[in-house]
Amino acid sequence: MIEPTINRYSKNPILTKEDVPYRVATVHNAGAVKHDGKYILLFRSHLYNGRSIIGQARSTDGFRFEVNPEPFLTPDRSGPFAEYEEYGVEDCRICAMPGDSYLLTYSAYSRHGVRIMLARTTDFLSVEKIAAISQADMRNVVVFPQKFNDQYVRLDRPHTEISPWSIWISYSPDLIHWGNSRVIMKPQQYHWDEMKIGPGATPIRTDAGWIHIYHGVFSTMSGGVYRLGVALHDLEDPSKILGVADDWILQPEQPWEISGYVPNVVFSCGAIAEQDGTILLYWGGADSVMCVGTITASTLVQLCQENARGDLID
Ligand code: BMA
Repeated sequence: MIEPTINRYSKNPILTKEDVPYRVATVHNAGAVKHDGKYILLFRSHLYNGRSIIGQARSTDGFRFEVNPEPFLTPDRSGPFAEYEEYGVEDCRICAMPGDSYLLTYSAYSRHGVRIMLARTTDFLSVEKIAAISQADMRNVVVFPQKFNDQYVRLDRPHTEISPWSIWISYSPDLIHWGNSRVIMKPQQYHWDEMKIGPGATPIRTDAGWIHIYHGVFSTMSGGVYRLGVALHDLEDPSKILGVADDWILQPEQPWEISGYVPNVVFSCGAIAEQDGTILLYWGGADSVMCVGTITASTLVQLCQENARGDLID
């Protein structure tokens, strides 16, 4: 039996609101990438009005981060996107697309619901907002860092009871227009992720397939519990799921994961694969702080292959 646990960093949490040089109530749910030898987090913060913005932190070792003096991405106040970002921007994922610099996908909230925005940066100094790439209601978009048959591919999660709360796949020739959407993974009944699931970290390529670390929610008498799990997608056809680990890989256990802005939450928007096969997984604890831990890519693959659950879609 493989031990399916993330090795938590002993000095978690790695970022709290005290580390942020501007006034915020939380630091959580960061997208992560390595750029020019530096580890970069684009994290979400609640302001004291309850709405969210996105800040940036940098590190030379992936564990000790320093936060930039100013926020990185905030709601537009004018222009075509302002109306759709009015209530805040959340949960940014980073995709290092070869030749396309870094694609950022984040949730924008407004009186019209939640939808996904696409932005781009080359240097993490400036950022260009490109387009709204979904209608309402849609959250949690991760783009695969490679094209398939000349198409961009993403995992997404309609924010609705209809499907319900399942992971879908969509395709695009130009990153703006998406279609051919279909559901590929559903919550499993009486499982740790039975209430809803959604894409988490940008998928990581291995020889055995794409590793996708996702989140799942279980409903309890005292609210939902957010945990993380892992799925393995086919290298050539990511709509094909080779296996989903039956057990969660991380659950709220430490005090700052159990209690905070929203209790009992571990939620990931980013992971970084090192050359030696180690994965640095970043997650928000209780929607309040940032944490990091490690696991090897081969362990995650093995969990999907050797301890896989049954039906993915019933
Ligand atoms: C989800 C999102 C996440 C958050 C989680 C737990 O719906 O809002 O950003 O971490 O709930 O509150």
